[in-house]
Amino acid sequence: MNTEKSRQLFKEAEKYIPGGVNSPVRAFKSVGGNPLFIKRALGSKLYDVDGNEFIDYVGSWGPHIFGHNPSFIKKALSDALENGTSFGAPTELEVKTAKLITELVPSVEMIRMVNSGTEATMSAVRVARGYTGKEKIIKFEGCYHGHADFFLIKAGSGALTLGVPTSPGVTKGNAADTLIADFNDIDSAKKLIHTNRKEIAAVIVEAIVGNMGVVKATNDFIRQLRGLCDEEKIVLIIDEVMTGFRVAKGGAQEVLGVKADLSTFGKIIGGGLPVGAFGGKKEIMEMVAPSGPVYQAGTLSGNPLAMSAGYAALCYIKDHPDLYNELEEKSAYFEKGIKENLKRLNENLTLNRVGSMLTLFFTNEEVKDFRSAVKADTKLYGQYFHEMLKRGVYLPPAQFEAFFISAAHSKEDLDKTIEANYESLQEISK
Ligand code: KE4
Repeated sequence: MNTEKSRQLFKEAEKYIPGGVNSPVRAFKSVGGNPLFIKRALGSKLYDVDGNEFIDYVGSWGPHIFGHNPSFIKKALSDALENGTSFGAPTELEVKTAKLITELVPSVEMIRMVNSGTEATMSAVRVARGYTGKEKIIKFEGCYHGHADFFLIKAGSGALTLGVPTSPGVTKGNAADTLIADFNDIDSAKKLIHTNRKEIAAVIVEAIVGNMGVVKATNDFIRQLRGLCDEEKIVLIIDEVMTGFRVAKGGAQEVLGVKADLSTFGKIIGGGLPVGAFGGKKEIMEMVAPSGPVYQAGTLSGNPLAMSAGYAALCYIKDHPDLYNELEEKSAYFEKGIKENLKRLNENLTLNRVGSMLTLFFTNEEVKDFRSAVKADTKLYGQYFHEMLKRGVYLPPAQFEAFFISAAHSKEDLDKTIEANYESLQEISK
């Protein structure tokens, strides 16, 4: 496969951009080799600058549930463009978008738009602290909530992939207020809550984790966590930046039958443009300036251009309830094909899937928490990644991420990927 132009561009990029990328996980660091520079994308396909075509399972890390550049989002964007890009003043579209999200996600009574998942989660924590008057937060090892200082302690995703789950530059003060529990281990959360009684403002959790690879909370864990937060007057923040409108219309909360006090969103709600949001109980959200004293702001928050793509995406979801059955059918078909390969090859790898997000872990143990996830062989995953790339399949360049299947993935795409998976596993086991 010719990747000469990507190689040259990467060399150039490294002169001006740290690591040659604007987000670390794109750099292929953990899988080796140079990142591919993408020229365009449509539906389930990516096309790089050397003219190679790939079936894409990254989907820009989650936003493209309909596939790349769907016509209805393109049209919404071009219509919006006629009227301008950003006014720094309220628009009708923001009201309609906020109203629609409160209709789609039962636990969200009010919502504030921001420009990224990180802005959403860091703002949600600040509101929880302002609302409760308490300072500490609990997060779970291996969960990733963006790059705000107080989250970069034993974080997942790129931080885990690069082996810096606790980042330099995070102050001791910040770290002291972030307590770390073990995902799917309610006793570890209970212990922290009881030893820091009356000091914990919020628990923030990916109820269905994507950032240590896909790991779903057990019903018991999430139910008990909800109960503990109720008893101790702790704000439960469920981080749905990845799972929101991905695993179900109502996100992980719908799948697990739990209600958050605050939820955070990103990715899909932007339809491919930079949008994040945090929302939840009215009594908490009314603490947010200017209705309350907790300050939060953003020049481009809710801007008409990004909102037009996000609103089009959310309307599509509302008007096509069969979207999730379709995605479930495709994803279950894909999972079956991969598992048949593993059987034929007598390979005992672990595939975790929730809806259209899944991870193939290079370990033969069940992956149900951080400890079991990190047993995966990242070197082997790297070899697998490149074998799949050679066969025209673009996977996340990191073991601790999720593959995403979109509505645009055809049966032919899935069959081709299943075949490539068989050949790639055969190749790396030689
Ligand atoms: P952003 O600030 O990257 O928009 O969102 C941060 C974030 C928050 N919460 C969850 C559950 C997330 O998954 C993310 C971001 N996800 C990663 C992929 N695992 C983004 C990819 C990247 O860092 O480039």
